[in-house]
Amino acid sequence: MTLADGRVSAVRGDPEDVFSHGFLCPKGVSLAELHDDPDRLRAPLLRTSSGAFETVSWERALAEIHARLSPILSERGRDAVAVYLGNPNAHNLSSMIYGRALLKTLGTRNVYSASTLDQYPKQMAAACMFGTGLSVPVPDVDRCQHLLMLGANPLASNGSLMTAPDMRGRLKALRERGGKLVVIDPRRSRTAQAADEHHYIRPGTDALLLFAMVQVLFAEGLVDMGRLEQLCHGVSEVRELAADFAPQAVADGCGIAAEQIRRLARELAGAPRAAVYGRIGTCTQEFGSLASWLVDVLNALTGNLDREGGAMFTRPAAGSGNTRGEPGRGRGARFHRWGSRVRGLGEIFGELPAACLAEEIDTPGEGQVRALITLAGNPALSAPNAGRLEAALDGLELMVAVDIYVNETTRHADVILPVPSPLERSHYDLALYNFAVRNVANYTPASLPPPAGLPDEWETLLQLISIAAGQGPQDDVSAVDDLVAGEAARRECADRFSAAHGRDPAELLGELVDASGAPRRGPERILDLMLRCGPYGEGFGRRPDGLSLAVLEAALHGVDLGPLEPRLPEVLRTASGCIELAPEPLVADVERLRAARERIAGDGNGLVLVGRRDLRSNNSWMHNLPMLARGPERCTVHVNPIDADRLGLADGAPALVRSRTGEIRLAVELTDSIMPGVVSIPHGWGHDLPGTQLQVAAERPGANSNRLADEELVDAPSGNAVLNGIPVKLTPVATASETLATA
Ligand SMILES: Nc1nc2c(c(=O)[nH]1)N[C@H]1C(S)=C(S)[C@@H](COP(=O)(O)OP(=O)(O)OC[C@H]3O[C@@H](n4cnc5c(=O)[nH]c(N)nc54)[C@H](O)[C@@H]3O)O[C@H]1N2
Ligand SMILES: Nc1nc2c(c(=O)[nH]1)N[C@H]1C(S)=C(S)[C@@H](COP(=O)(O)OP(=O)(O)OC[C@H]3O[C@@H](n4cnc5c(=O)[nH]c(N)nc54)[C@H](O)[C@@H]3O)O[C@H]1N2
Ligand SMILES: [Mo]
Repeated sequence: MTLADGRVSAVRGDPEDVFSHGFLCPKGVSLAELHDDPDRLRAPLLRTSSGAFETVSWERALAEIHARLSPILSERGRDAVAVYLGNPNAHNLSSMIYGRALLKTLGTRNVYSASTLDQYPKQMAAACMFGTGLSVPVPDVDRCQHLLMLGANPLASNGSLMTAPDMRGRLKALRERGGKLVVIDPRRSRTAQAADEHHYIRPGTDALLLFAMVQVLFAEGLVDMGRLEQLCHGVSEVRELAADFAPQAVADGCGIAAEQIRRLARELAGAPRAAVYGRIGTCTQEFGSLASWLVDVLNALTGNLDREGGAMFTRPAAGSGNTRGEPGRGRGARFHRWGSRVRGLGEIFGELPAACLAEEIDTPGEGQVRALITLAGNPALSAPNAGRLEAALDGLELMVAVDIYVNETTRHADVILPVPSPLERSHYDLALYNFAVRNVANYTPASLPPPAGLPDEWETLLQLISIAAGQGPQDDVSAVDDLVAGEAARRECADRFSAAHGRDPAELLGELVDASGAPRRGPERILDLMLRCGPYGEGFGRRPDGLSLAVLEAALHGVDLGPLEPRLPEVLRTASGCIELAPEPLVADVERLRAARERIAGDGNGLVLVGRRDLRSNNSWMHNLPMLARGPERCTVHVNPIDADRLGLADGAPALVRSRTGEIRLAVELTDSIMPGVVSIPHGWGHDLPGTQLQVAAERPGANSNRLADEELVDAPSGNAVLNGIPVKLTPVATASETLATA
């Protein structure tokens, strides 16, 4: 950051950074614009009786929340209050550390997040196979020689559950060292264009393709598990399950020829170091959990799991369930401990599927959600059947948003509590380091001083914790913070595998001081505790050269902890101490796939919708920054010319796209980079709603694709929303209005 007169005048990459080596994403560059955005909120807003927002003091805003939330909690029960956590929480030290404490204090089962619109199928499969939801193998992209990628477009997204700056450079290096990149995607994405080979796949059929590849490995004697063999349970069960899914039995469904499927399997097995990687396209679909599971089944059967250049487990410096407790064994994962009230969808990682949120609000009865707290979330644009959800939000008795904008979601709120900009707060990437392609740790202090009159996000979360606990707002949140930190220290001291085991929690906390000897507070205190007790930590004196926050503070460019290293069996936290290759919750879902096979193969005539991402967009919320908003219109519907001809659609002309749940209007973009029978619309658009305050975004609002996504379609095991492969109909707008006129 270049600072001039207290302002950030330039943002550029740090060439000496141990991980990025100076690479910076356009969205990083735009942080200065985000900081200066006149629409970004700097004071709390309260809805007045006239329905308009009024700027109020923090005392007033918090008192209002206390006065209105407390009776709902005490009279209607804890479950009457729902929470929705959005994606930016995963990139936010404050919420990573205090979010959980808020949920615990609220004690509600109605916890929703963007994770059931995203990666829970992957985390569920990982938890079943390896014992924790964070034990997701990541491709060792810098050393692999063959990368089979499904439903991911890292050249736009920069990679997800595969954390690394400059994915373009890394994939280029893979090919330059003679490696091969194969992409499976219903679109010829930017990544597909940069690959050695690309296959279109019918949306939602990855599990069929992957099962067929498994079948080929067994049928052709290509299974070669090496040292994994004695660590895996269920290999023969997998073989039996796959027998039904030979290439010729799935080819019609996937739209990939049987001979090609055999070749894909042979090349994967034949490569010296290979990894299979699946992301959004394989998760947010009808068979997301099965597809995610089969990705790692393939990695295991080819001996590539946990080996250099294969799919490996990161060893993050803090915050992972697979670096705590007894190495090699644990409680395993438990799911569906409770169900959602209306549809009975199962609990997952302590949450309920976001696809249920609208019905839990709009369906009357015992346990109905009457209040909602959104933390950095925009479900009105992100969750399926946005039309129903928006209507539901209007029916709430109380809605509180912790957010930086008045947008499509927060315009429904009664109180909006803003937070400082990213430049005004410190950061350590507790979440995404879990999936990094190298072991690294980097702490960034705030670039700018705290803004006057705007509490840090963790302080606001502590206020909400205090209100949820019935204590009301605090003049000073220190005492609440001490409670949260004390709890973290107690947990550490009680863990018999922790470096702090047996120590006195109060004494431990006393040692958490900064370089000047002053006691740490807030997220820094708890992060320091986590780092010291983590796998590289100094262990409160046990390993004097180990990590602590002070070490990271002194390392301006980050600390490189080395390339990924094999971690089996120590990484496992399954009850058996083995890899569960055929876990029951996933095996139980195979029947659903088998039953769907005929239907999928016969579905050829209709159109299905998939999404896409753009380098200059970030889900629903960076569209108000002029630097990113420039350039060609991003929110268009991609249509293959073959389909356009059949439907009478012209390039650039408006079309009406309809599904069971709604309809939107947007411009057609003809392209042969999409599979015939498939259309694509990016999510996160539709910024033309009344009451929002997003001046730049409103100039080119686009349309909300999640009006089309059907909340009734979920991946059964995880409850994850199906956001790809949605049946839709397209008509030219002129025809549609004529039809309306004659009707
Ligand atoms: N059709 C379709 N739908 C999708 C997807 C798809 O591919 N297709 N992708 C899904 C995925 S992967 C995701 S992750 C979700 C995202 O879904 P959400 O998390 O619901 O949406 P975001 O667009 O990330 O919204 C972020 C919100 O946080 C606010 N915000 C930004 N920074 C901060 C901050 O520092 N603090 C606070 N308190 N607020 C902040 C923004 O103003 C915005 O309101 O969308 C999902 N929806
Ligand atoms: N620039 C930018 N970067 C981002 C984001 C952003 O909004 N913008 N969002 C961030 C977030 S929250 C996430 S979760 C990650 C996501 O990171 P990625 O998973 O890389 O996300 P996408 O770019 O949406 O790529 C998904 C691909 O799946 C394809 N697809 C759709 N359906 C299917 C299917 O059934 N099978 C197969 N095989 N493919 C299918 C789509 O055509 C698309 O190319 O990106 C992160 N990075
Ligand atoms: Mo995401």
